[in-house]
Order: sequence, then C-alpha cells, then structure tokens
Amino acid sequence: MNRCFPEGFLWGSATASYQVEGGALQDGRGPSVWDTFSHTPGKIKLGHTGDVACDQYNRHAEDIALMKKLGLGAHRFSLSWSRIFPTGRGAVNQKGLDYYRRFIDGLREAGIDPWVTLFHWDLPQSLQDDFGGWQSRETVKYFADYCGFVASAFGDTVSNFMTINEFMCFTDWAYGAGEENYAPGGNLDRKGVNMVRHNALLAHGMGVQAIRAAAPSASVGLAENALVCVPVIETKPHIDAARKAYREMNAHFLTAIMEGKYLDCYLEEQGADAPEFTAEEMAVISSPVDFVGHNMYLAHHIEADPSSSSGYRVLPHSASYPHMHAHWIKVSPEITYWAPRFVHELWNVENIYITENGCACPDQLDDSGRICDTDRIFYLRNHLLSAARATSEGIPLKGYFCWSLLDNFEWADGYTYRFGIVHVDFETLVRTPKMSAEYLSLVASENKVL
Ligand code: PNW
Repeated sequence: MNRCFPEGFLWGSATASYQVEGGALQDGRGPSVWDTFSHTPGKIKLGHTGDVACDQYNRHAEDIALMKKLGLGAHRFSLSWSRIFPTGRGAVNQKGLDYYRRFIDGLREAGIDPWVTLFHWDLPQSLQDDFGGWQSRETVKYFADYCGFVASAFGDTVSNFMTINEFMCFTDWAYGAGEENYAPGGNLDRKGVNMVRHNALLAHGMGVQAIRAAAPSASVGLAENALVCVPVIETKPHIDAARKAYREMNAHFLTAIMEGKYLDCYLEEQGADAPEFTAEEMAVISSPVDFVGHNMYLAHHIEADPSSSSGYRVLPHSASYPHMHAHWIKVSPEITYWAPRFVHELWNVENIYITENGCACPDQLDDSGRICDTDRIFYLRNHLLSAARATSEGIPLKGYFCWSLLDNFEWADGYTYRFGIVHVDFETLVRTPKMSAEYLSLVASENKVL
C-alpha cells in the first residue's frame, strides 16, 4: 500500500473568520448574520456566541507561530466581509483591512501560504436587513464588488482564493424550513430556497470573474462540501452507480458550476419549484475555476439498482455504524479517494484540494495531562491512506487542509464540539497542541502517512 504523497503535496490547516476571530466589536467591524443569530436566545447550544471565540483577532501572531512550529505549508482561512465593509458595501473599514494584511504578511514571513476564502457564511447583517440577504441579487452584486476589492488589495501576496465555502449550509439550512439551525434562520418554501441556491451560485461565478479581473495571476476556486458518494462494494456496476449518484445528487451546486447547466433530473424533481434562470446566468455560474476545493467528512454509500429509474440507491446507515463525537460524522475513510476521483473523471479537473477534513473529539487526557486524541489520529490516518491511494493512481489531488487548526465556535453547537488539532481553553484562551497536531506535523514533514 502506498503511503507516500507526491513531491510538493500541500499540507495545511483551515479555519473560518466567525469561528475563530472574536473581536466582534473591535475596530469598526459591522455585525454579521451570525452575530445576530448567536445572540438570539435558544439558537446556539448553551447560549454560546462568537464574540470572543479564539480571540485570533488579537492573538494571530501566536497562532501563526504555532502553525510554523507544526511545519504546515499552507493555511486556509476566511475573511469577515463585515470587518472590511461593515454594511457589506460602501466605505471600507481600513482597520479591518489592515488586520488581514498583518495576518497574511505574518503567514508569508513564517513560510505559510495563505489560502483565502471570501465567504464562510458570515453575511453582513445589513445586507440581510436591507435586501433579504441571499434572496436578493443586490447581495450577489455586492459580493462580486467585495471579491474584486479584496483581490486587488491582496492579489500581490495571495495566490489562491476560494469564493464560497459550502453552499448547502448557508442556503438550504439557513433560509429553508428545516431542523438545522443556521443564520439567518429563514423559513422559505422550496421555490424560495431554490432561488437562494441559484443566487449563491451566481455570486460564486461573479466572484470568480471579479477576482480574475483584479488579480489575473491568482488561482481561483471554491470550497464545496459536495455530497460524497462511495460505492458500497468496489465493483464496476457500483462504481458507475456512485459516479452517477455523485453527479446527480450535487446537481444544484457543484455539477451546475462544473457543467453550466441544471441537470434534467434536478429540474424535473423540483417541478414548478425549480429555479428560474437564464442561459447567460448559467454561463457566469460555470466561469472556469483553477481548482476544486472539496470539504469532506462523511459518505453516502451507493449501490447499483437496475430496478430504479436513476440506476442507483443510497443505502441507510445502521444504528451501529461508527461515528465520531459529532454523530453526523459517520466514518468512511474512502471519501478522500472517491471524491477526488469522481471530480477528475466527471469534469477533468486537474487541481483538486481537500479543503476540509477532520472530526470532533472530546478531550481525553493521559497521565501526564496531554490531550491524547487517538480517535482523531485514527480518523486522520485512515482518510490520509485513501488520499494517498488517490495520488498513487494519478488522480490530481494536490493538497490536504485539516479542519481545524483550533477548537472553535462550531456554529449552532457552540463550543461543545472540538474540531481542533490544537486545544483552546475558552476561559484562558491558552492554546495546547493535541497529539493529533504532532501527528499531522510529522505526516507533513515526511510527506507520508504515518
Ligand atoms: C463545515 N454536515 O460545516 C464547515 O465548513 C465548518 O465551518 C465547520 O466547522 C465544519 O464543517 C465542521 O462541522 C459542515 O452535517 C457542517 O454534513 C455540517 C455538515 C457538513 C459540513
């Protein structure tokens, strides 16, 4: 079994602004929908908010030093739109911009390549109040303006931009009537949600174009959590079924971006609730990307089913299926092989990155007080073995970003789930690398699964 990665394989960590920065009211930052939502009683476990989070806004030098010590070559993080434009548009907040300049320069000086996500869910509240957020084309237009502004401000030093992180979480879960608790907490019907999805795709496409125009030499992509389909048994019929399922089950996001069209199966399924769109919009949505960033945590197991019209069936998970501390993470290490393979096979993508993979684990101390997260090491090792299988078969998987560098504000779960390879004491804000940090650090330095 191959355990080695190709030379130049990128090793990094990942975070997002609202989850780590804190400094919610500092230096002129405007509120985002997550500030409002987290301050609404009953929305977040234990009433937690991101007001302070990991206080990275004031402790970024320490965090950069930590990454340097771990020997990670890249760091993926997002910008708080409302820190740069407090109302999402209009006058720039220079202090907010200066913060990101300091952060990016600090990473560069430490030899860490900054990978910038433009939007990781923290929509400026003002765009929600004035236009209904992603329900409106105004927000789409202001997002493109913001992308162009950021690319011209940082295009001299940032080589990799991701427009948007994970469509489903800030569209379906944020604007639809579901059990999930995502800001701003809307209650739209299916047609409304489909239009929000469509606007989000358009924002991505316009963002790609705006970044290219402002920073022509930068690479532009996205970080999407497309549903990962894994053949339940590795035979040709099941593999073919899983590839088809992957394309069709992601028809409303990644497939639309890669193919410039909504598949008939999606339009038929939605019927009168299907999004309204023009050919011109689909061309914008499918603006070429330089890489596909793929977040992945769990699998949908697929079997070929000749008796169904789709030709495939999604299998249920039994009650004893292994999961991590956050129960939705059903462990399927095969995802880091199949997702890159299908992205490559379906759309000829030549640069694929795992932009998030990781898990939550409760703290487990050993006799000496070390955080001994052997469960996370188990999770990472097995996912990395599948990733190494992908690269050894010539699939152009170019890098791996672990979610997350730090324990952080896990959205509606507050601080109750710890995804970090570095522990954060949320009383003292002291950072302590866990055993998994040592693990990832050694893997990165040897470029090999250990
Ligand atoms: C991602 N699911 O969210 C986000 O990009 C991160 O901000 C987040 O902290 C991380 O994963 C861990 O949750 C997801 O239920 C949330 O399938 C939920 C799911 C997937 C991704």
